[in-house]
Amino acid sequence: MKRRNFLRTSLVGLSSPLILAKSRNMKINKNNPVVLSTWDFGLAANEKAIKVLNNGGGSMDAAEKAARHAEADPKNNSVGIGGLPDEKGIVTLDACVMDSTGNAGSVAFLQNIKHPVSVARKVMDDTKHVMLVGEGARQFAVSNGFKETNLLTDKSEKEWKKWLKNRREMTPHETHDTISVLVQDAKGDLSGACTTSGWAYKMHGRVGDSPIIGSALFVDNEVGSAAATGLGEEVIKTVGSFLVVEMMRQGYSPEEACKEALNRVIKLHNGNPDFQIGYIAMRKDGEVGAACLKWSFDYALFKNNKNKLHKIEGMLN
Ligand code: SD4
Repeated sequence: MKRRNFLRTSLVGLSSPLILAKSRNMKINKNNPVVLSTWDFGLAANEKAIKVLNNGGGSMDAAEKAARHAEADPKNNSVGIGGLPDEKGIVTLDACVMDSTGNAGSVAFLQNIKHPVSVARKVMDDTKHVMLVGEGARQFAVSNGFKETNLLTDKSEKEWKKWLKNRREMTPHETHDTISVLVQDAKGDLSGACTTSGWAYKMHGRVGDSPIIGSALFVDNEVGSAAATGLGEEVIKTVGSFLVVEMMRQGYSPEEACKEALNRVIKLHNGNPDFQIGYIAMRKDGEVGAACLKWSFDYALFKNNKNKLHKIEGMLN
């Protein structure tokens, strides 16, 4: 190993204990709940989380409630009922949750169940597993009292039939409405949830980043939490949300950490990715940040008792 590389490696090694000390000494934001979620419908979802928090609820209950709100909205064509189907006209859903104890649950390729986020919660709370998929996930949901529902609304069916005429490839940013929610409750504990119908007209069987712990969602109650929206394949390949949290552990601000995770994607695509990824991040001290690759990205933030929509521009604009 060249001396310069050796020094660089050793310095990284040396700095780790300092970095750890830094994250351990981080001030914990208490008695000032924070809710951060993706896209403009995050505002209404945040309100649901706030209600739970105002009633003394914890961050996991609040994040689940917020995600359920988006899932139940038939006008939202990327989450839950009303989500655009895959190429066969079948709505398949992905979701996950992660709580302040580091526990996690997830479902993927789930069909006919309106609230995948709650099935993911059930997997976390009541099984020894983290992830259930497809038919097994559906059976688990039904046996736990979830009702089966046709998730393909007339509107989504019409759009799918229109798409069938020329089968133009869509990308997730064209129907970008995955909801990822990060919550810090009054005790300072962090949890998150993510739920989606994924990439419109995807291959039957495709699973995106949204149910993958570490990709679309990661929570480390000592450091912070992060979540993603956008082209899931690229989020998975860079283990995005885990990376954002690890960058915060190393002292990056939430916004810098989101940008660093996106820099990896930009590099892999020779500086010119033609798709969207957006990250949101929350640090243990209540600081939040976000970044996106291109165009623009909205996130909804409840902090200091105000719930507001924020718009940011893409790093590559
Ligand atoms: C996916 N990440 O399935 C999701 C799509 C998404 O906004 O986030 N759309 O790849």
